[in-house]
Amino acid sequence: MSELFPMVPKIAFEGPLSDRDLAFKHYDPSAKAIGPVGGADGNATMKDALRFSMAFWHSMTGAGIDPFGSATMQRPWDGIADPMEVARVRMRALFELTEKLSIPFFCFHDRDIAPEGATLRESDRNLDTMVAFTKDLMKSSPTKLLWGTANLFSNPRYMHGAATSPEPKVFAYAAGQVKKALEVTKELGGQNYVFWGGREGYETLLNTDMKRELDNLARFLHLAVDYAKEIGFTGQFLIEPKPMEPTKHQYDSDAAACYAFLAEYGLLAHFKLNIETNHATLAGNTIQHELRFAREHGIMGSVDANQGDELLGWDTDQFPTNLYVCTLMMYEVLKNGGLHSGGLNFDAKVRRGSFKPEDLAIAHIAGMDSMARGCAAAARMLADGALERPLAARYAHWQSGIGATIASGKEDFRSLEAFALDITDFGLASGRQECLEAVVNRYL
Ligand code: XUL
Ligand code: CO
Repeated sequence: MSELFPMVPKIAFEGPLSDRDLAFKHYDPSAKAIGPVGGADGNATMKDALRFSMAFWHSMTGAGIDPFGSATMQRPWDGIADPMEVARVRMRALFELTEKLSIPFFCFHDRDIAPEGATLRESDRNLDTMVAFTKDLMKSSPTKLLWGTANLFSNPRYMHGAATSPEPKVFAYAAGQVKKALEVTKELGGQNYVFWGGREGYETLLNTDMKRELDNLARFLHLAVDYAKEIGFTGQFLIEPKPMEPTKHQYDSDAAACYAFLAEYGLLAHFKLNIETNHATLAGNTIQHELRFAREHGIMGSVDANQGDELLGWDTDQFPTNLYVCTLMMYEVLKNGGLHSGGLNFDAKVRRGSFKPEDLAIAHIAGMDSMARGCAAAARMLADGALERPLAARYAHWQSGIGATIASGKEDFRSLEAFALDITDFGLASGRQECLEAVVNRYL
């Protein structure tokens, strides 16, 4: 088969001193991974440990359109009229690029990989054709499916929501679409299945029965859990939090809101989270906050690795290159013992001006090198106890004396009042924030 990206060679690791754009400087796919992501036997490679993934929608279907301008991207499928042929060329391109970049996984929405038909039946037929084509490519490729998902937000039928639409026919259509997407994800060996509720929320409470919508969303997710069980799909279910965009208020607004929803509706046993950096910042949280919350509540599932722009308030989905953020992200991932069945999916698009085909490879290299550097820095911080030792010292008073008796439940308000009545010196220590920020900088 002829190459679709002849300008992109197989990308090699050349070390930090290399000045070639099309080379890895930090991500050495075959190097042994460090720390807790090295696998139970400590033998996993960096490639296995970081579990990078390419997002089909940004890299293969993204055209560079924005609200003020049309497509800019130069792509190998330009000029092909037949939508099914475009779909085939895109899928071949996905495999060619993931292999050249040593990216072990990809992710897709049902409607990314096959054109939508006039009916669900017709869309399913197109999808079946493309799934067979993809399965064939996978036979001779190392690239695997990290997760599949259904696009329940682009078509006008979803303008008021999918599972949370006021119209039950839309709920039914979305159910049919997710049923099929689950079958397809299983067929392609997907290790997870994602629900991102871009239209599950409201534009105004004046027309919204919020309780009914949340009940319906929970019912929908329970139906998905039941169907996965029925067909023997054993991948991990993930919810992807995002507070807004396209909808004004989205119900899965952040990790804590998702946790409360999953707990209330008896879904915690079945779901973890797919946490995205730019969604965290839209929610007014850092990615470290979101990952920390998820890790400490046992729901860290996977990561959509990207970044926003400090000066823009929307989801710009840029490739992650901020080393400080990458380090603190990987710190949480390492503390979690790795991502397990999850991965680091580049839910990121090249800028509209980065329209050349090679920019796609260069952008992924930039993201992979940045995450690899973050991983190495975080592993060194952990090995040295650079943050853990001061943290333990800060809370040391909970190990003995009144701290220990409070923590073990032996105190009540009366006993605590008696203890506190005459205290004048609390012996407070400095929070040492600037000192700790400087510690992190030493490892970057
Ligand atoms: C949208 C977003 C989605 C999900 C999958 O902001 O992140 O692409 O990752 O639907
Ligand atoms: Co995402």
